[in-house]
Amino acid sequence: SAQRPLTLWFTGLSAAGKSTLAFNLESLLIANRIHCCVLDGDNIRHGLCRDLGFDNHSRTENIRRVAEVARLMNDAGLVVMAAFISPYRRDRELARSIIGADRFHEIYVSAPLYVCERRDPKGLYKKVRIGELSGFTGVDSPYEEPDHPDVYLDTSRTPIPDCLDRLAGLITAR
Ligand code: GGZ
Repeated sequence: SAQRPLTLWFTGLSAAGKSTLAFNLESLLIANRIHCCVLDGDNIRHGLCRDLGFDNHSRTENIRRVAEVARLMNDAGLVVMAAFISPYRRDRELARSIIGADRFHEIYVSAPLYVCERRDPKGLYKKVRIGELSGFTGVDSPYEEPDHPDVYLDTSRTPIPDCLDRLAGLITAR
């Protein structure tokens, strides 16, 4: 039978590994002929949400729009991987209610801040440390950890293939 549409909502710090896991999972799903789509900051904040910054209200509106898109994509039968910091619990709960609790799965992609800083793929943590960027999640802007994520992954301790096994299990189990 056809894959039931789901949204895997990846939350966590910048450079924790959300997009990496989402795109690796996408490849795996495509190889299994499961129709899917990745939404992340790189493909959303340059288009649909290019009017938004990183103040509280902008982050909330960013998450709301993404959740509405995820809902439409689920309605069209796609599995959606949404990879956003989504630092506020209230915003993730809003996303859950927009998408539907039966479809929404919260994936907490965790890594200690010092590990994220060491990875620093875009040099943004460095910019924060030298005072060129402020209001950065985990440094001088809050990140509210999920209390009861459906999946908890620590990418500093768990290799990507093992993380992918967990996520694939979530999808094929349904
Ligand atoms: C956090 C920021 C900020 C600030 C720019 N705080 O590692 P990245 O670069 O690719 O991921 C981060 C991305 C976060 O966008 P999201 O849409 O996921 O954020 S939210 O869910 O909070 O709306 C980072 C970059 O944008 N970035 N400034 N101040 N991340």
